[in-house]
Amino acid sequence: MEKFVIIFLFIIFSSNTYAQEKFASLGERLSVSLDGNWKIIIDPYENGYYDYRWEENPDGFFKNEKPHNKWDRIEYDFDKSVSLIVPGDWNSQRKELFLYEGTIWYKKSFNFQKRTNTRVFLRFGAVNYQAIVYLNGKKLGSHEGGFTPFSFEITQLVREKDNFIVVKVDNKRCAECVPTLNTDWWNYGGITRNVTIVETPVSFIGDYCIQLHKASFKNINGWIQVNGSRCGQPVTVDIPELKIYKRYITNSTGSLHFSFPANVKLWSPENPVLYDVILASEKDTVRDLIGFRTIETKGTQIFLNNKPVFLRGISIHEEAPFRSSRANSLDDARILLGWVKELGCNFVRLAHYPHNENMLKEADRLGLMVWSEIPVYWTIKWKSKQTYDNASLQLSEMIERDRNRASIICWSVSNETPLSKPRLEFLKGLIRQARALDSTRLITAAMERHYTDESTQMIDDPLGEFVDVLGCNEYIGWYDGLPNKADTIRWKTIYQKPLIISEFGGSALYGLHADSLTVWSEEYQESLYKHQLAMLQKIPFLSGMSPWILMDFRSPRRQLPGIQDFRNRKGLLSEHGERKKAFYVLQKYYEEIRTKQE
Ligand code: GCB
Repeated sequence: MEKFVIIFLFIIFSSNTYAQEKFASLGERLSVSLDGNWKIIIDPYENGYYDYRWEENPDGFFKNEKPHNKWDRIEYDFDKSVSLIVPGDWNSQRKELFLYEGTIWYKKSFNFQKRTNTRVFLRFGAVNYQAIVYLNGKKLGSHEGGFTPFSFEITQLVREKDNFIVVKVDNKRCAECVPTLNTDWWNYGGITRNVTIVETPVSFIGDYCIQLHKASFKNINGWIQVNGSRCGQPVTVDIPELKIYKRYITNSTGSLHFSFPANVKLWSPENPVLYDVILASEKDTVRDLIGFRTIETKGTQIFLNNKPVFLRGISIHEEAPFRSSRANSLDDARILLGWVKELGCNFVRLAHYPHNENMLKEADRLGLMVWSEIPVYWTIKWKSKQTYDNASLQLSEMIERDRNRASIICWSVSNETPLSKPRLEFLKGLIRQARALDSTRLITAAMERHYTDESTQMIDDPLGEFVDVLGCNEYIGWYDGLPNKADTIRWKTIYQKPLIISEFGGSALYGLHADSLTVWSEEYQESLYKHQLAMLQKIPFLSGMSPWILMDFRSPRRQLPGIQDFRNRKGLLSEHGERKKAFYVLQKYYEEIRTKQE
């Protein structure tokens, strides 16, 4: 009998019990937040993971051991250790962790009253960079990539009392990682987004996609995937405001596709209409707020809802205003995107990785079109399969999380990557994948350009052939000459496609005033913006811009004392929200083109 129980438990625990699962619209589900204080152990030598021969230690910190008698020698104790707040990066919470890159163990204890006939999942909004997750001493799995969600099923493992989750979080940079060793932003480590326990019926709506038909305003198309379903399960789509109530039946894989006529008010920056959409299977219900719009290109223009649109944008990092830490909350999103609106933007580039869900929800609500990207940045290991697989995972996790957000108009696969054949193959693979996952949005990449003579900038990166919209970063007036150099430059491309200047800019320390040729002064940055805007206006195939950047942000590459102090100063606002002179230059320009366009 005992043997039977052991075999049975072995089957449960070694089978696919802990497979990663997807959730549609988390917010509306039965869930318990595990945010708050987590106990932590700082472990620079990964002593809680490896033994002295650098082999995985079967008695690692994940066991959360305590001495049982006076001779038990346990050399760690979560409960006597310090705490960190989750969600949050560790760098901004404890002085000694400001520059820390390595392993920190997190532990959270909790009780859980599971209902009958339900399944239970543990979901992390994001952990930077690698997470190995354990529950009650059992490994659930691991995840690599710092900006996308992942979940594990814990139905069989979770108990009523005294559960403990242990997470090994490691943010060491590595050459094969995505991003790689070198970036221009702070490597904020930790459990940086919310942690939730989600309880679902045994069969639940795992994923869905609802969009306006690409080529018509008259039809809504989509699909629903029911997880754990028998085929033939009834599923309904309800949009009360449109008086739409449709009933479908799942096929043998638990999914269904639909298309029905609808007379929707289109989502746009001027009128960001969102509809309450309710999806229900036999036992499960999911609600979402969804906007309907189309996005496409014709020649060198971008069309929103069949009308040409110019993208008045700005780039943003996911850094919190006033506190210099990772942003996560709705308040952070409201402040950042509030400034974006104040600038007169209708577009925002969320650089250089997928931002938290609050940013997208706010963008949907405020009517801001969004460029969303994965951290394939600079010199990734193009020939490494591990790197490719990881980039590809981050791409699908981004698209799967956000494909119902009307605000997102384009997916970007890379930023300023140097030309080579392996790089082209790598990025073509990602583009194919993005199109297969979402055929309705535009694909782009921030590319570089080069001079064909001293006054001609040429965009002819071979990647241009495979994207829908050309993205291009340029720093004329900063890394490339003085601001007035822009007056002499003409732009050319070999492609008949719209162009977004996805970055331009220069640094200024807020409050540093001098003449317009004094580097780091607000006047230099102001002059740079004036010259840039005058140049950009003359590009006939220009469809938008997202200058670099809304707010000053932390970067380990920016060391100049008294000026940078570990901050990239290209913000139009300081980290305290003070507006620099260039802010008003861009604001005025956007106001002018907005009134011309309307
Ligand atoms: C770039 C990068 C961006 C940097 C910026 C800069 O081209 O895409 O991540 O922060 O330049 O400030 O140099």
